[in-house]
Amino acid sequence: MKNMRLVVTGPVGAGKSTFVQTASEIEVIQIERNVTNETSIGKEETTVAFDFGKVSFGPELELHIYGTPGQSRFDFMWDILIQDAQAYILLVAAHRPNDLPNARSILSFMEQRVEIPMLIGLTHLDCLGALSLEDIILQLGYVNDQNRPPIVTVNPNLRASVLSTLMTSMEFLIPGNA
Ligand SMILES: Nc1nc2c(ncn2[C@@H]2O[C@H](COP(=O)(O)OP(=O)(O)OP(=O)(O)O)[C@@H](O)[C@H]2O)c(=O)[nH]1
Ligand SMILES: [Mg+2]
Repeated sequence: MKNMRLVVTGPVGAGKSTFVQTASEIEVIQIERNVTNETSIGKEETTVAFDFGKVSFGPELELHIYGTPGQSRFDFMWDILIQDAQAYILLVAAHRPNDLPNARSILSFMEQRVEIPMLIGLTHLDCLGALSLEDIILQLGYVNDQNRPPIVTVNPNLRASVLSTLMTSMEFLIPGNA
């Protein structure tokens, strides 16, 4: 049995903990605290350390999925979690364009530390005010096709959508394991 580590990162409220929870076949370990006023986005808890879950892909491969905190004051956890990762997914909420600079900061933090495949997952496309995929790609700074990472849409509340994203990750990121 081979184990691989996938990190799910992105700004506060992008859906990282929900993604890990929905994906996991084991009871997820979640380390969360009540949100403080300055980070409140209408939910009660925020990740302060990590989420951990597992998904098996056949008898050969077990994917260990770690969700990071979204707040940059916990960036020491980003550093720890990304170190042994084989790939990461950056979740970005399509209905909160003000968070896009945070998403870019997280991306550059990761790019400074690791050179591993990554995928962007757009969440909250079903929400009022969601920008289009094209708008978000441009606002993330990808002005031409050449340097764009793969981008998928995902609803972290739906298992089929999360599993489809994981399959895409495997195909795009880890050829031979799909
Ligand atoms: N409608 C809708 N709701 C979503 C979607 N993705 C996530 N959510 C909801 O948005 C909230 C996101 O919460 P979390 O999963 O805790 O977000 P997080 O990224 O872990 O946030 P932090 O730990 O605070 O950084 C939850 O209530 C989810 O149910 C989506 O695509 N559509
Ligand atoms: Mg979380």
